[in-house]
Amino acid sequence: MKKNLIASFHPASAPDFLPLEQLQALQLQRIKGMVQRAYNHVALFRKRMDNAGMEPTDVRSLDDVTKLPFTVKTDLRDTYPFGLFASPMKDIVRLHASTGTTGKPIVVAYTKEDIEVWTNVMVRSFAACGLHAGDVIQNAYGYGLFTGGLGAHYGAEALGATVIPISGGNTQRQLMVMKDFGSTAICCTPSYFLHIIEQAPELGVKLKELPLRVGVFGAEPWTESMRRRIEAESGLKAYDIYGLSEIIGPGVAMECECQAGPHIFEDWFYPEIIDLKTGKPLPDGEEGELVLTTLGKQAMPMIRYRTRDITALTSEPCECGRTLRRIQRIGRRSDDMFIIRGVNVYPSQIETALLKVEGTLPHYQIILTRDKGLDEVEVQVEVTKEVFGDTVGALEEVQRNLGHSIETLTGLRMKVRMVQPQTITRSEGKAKRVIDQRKM
Ligand code: DLL
Repeated sequence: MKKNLIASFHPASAPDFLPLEQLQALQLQRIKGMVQRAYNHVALFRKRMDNAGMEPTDVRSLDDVTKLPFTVKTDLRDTYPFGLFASPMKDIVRLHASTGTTGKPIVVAYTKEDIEVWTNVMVRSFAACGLHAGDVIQNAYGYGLFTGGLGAHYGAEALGATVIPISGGNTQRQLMVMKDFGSTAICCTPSYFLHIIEQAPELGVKLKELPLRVGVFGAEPWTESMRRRIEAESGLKAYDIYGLSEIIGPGVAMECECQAGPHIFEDWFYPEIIDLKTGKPLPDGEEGELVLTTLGKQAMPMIRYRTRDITALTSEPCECGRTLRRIQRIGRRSDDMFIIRGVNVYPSQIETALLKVEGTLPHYQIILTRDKGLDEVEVQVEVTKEVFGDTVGALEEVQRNLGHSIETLTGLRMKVRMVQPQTITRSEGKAKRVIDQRKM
């Protein structure tokens, strides 16, 4: 391990450094137990496996995992609210839910042991980015049914840090607390932190002069360019944390101090990458949909859950010495893609294009409309006060550069509308980047 990274070691992080054979033996042992548990206690899994002509004992090696049937988001909706629980209600100590864009939320459950696993991966997440006892962690993920708040809270407490359970929103208070309590770390969505950055000068707070040194950002896609902006403007180091309710919440994967993509906590979550169309497994390095199997979840085991998140796995060694594989930053989901004139576009491509252009602010929205059967897209982006107040020529130049940058990245000419700072609605949680008015 690199000398300057030893600080990020915590006793709970020992499994991060397991030799591959040991890790795989542990995974196999756990996966067998998980499949048996799911088969015994969850009707849907039993039916799926029966239909596939499989029994739990057919899983003899990790390669056999690819023979198991997938689980998808609609399975959680169809069995709403408690149909996938493998534990009796008396053993379930917590419920969380995630509200999708449509209809009923999906509900997830935890036993006491599940909370311990979750806490363990969150401790390891914080330790990986150099946090330790003595740090003051301002937890601005939403507390409540969303997994972000309580997930980070339990982990931060178990790490031995001081937690400020401020939850999301009330930016003025966030800044006051950050300054007066001496927060050394903040947890929130990257888009909400941008809002904090933006409000700081108005409230007379100089972020770079505060003890704040680490940001634990996730719950939504963000780009490398966004990371650079955040770091340059706030002086902290921004780390990417990944997770989803169906699997546990935050803490499925987390970046170490090398900032080279989140390491998956493979001793608790078994990852695969599959081809989006054929569902066939892809080798490390190839991009596809991330599929996860829980290795210890008692209340709600998940077998080969299709996350819809698009990424690639890498087994290239990381300088930190962790043997856990990493995922490439998740910039897109298979379901946030939109098709314009036959071309597939992801919001993250637009974000990258915008942030390349001087004079823009990292606040944008993509509006989809339909005119006489043709799909149209308009990108609205805030520009700095200076650009906005400058001559028409200057504004036109930024607009041209924006259009060009988008065309280079997507191959499409898009309508770009520059708006004044503070025009686009800010979110306290996940940002809404695409407004689809085609179905309205
Ligand atoms: O967002 C859990 C979480 C809380 C993760 C706090 C990180 C920090 P859900 O609300 O169920 O759970 O949403 C899960 O959010 O499938 C991804 O599409 C997206 N997502 C989460 N983390 C990242 C990330 C939480 N670091 C869905 N980068 C996932 C990109 C992310 N997308």
